[in-house]
Amino acid sequence: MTTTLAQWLAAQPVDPKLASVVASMAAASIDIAAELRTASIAGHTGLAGQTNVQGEAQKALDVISNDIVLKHIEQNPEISILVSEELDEAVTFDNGGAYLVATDPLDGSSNLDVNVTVGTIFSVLPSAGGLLQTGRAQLAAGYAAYGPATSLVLTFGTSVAVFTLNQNGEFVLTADNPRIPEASAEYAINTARERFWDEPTRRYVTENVAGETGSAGKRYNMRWVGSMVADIHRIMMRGGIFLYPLDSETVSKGGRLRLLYEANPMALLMQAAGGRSTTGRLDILDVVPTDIHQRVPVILGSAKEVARVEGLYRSLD
Ligand code: P6P
Repeated sequence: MTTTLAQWLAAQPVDPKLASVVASMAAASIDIAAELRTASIAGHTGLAGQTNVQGEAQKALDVISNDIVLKHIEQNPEISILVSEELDEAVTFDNGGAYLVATDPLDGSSNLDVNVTVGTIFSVLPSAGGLLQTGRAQLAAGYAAYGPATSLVLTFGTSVAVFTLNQNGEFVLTADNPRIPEASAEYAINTARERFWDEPTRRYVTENVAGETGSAGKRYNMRWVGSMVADIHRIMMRGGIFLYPLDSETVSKGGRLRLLYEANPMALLMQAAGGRSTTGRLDILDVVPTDIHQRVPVILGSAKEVARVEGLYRSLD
């Protein structure tokens, strides 16, 4: 017997108004998935000729996806604040809504031209807490992965549910409470950045490459898609660790990935599935934001691997 997203949301012990926020982001992801399926036919994967707050060239689909999210957010009176990677400033709605949504409408869009899995990431917080709350304040988090299937992965903080978009355009439950294995032998890092790495990162990767011949004592495999949602979903479904650590090139910006709408939601999802997250020195969920587009180092996934990295930071700092 299949469980639809609507049925699953109705059964969750949360405020129905909070559930409606998640439903709005799920509906937006269905519309975004439809856009992506035919983007190259419509010629949408080219540059939009604009740049976002980070000065990155916006692909047409970044803008289109953000517009789709904005449309669904505007239609939900429970949401009074939107923070988006594609918008310089937060958008507020005079509707008294209790919730804030922070989102990366289309993460990994540089992969669109080559048909690699990309995604939408979102975080839900109480709007009363303002724009700069730690990840511990999150009430819900999720991502959509636009791949061979369109997956939607959600948490209200204590467990994770995975949905798949069916032929009728409806999300149905396909994995209930997946657990990330504590141990893993698969790591994800962009090894082309080795010359920028700090010593803990370098030591961690060196031990993994040495495999069973070194101190790690087992053989490791490496995967790097270059699309956070794709790499995280693999870890969600079979374990592993994802690293985008602070390095000598990103240190001036505080890191590469954004705290409010990439690191925090993924950290909550990892924790809810039995995984862990860290900047190397601090649990990501404890980082106090100073800016809505703040960047942080991101290391997350299987608990024992994350602990190993933290141990290297403690011993080598
Ligand atoms: P690099 C995509 O641009 C992104 O923000 C994440 O989705 C991805 O994990 C990372 O950047 C890839 O970075 O340096 O390997 O291109």
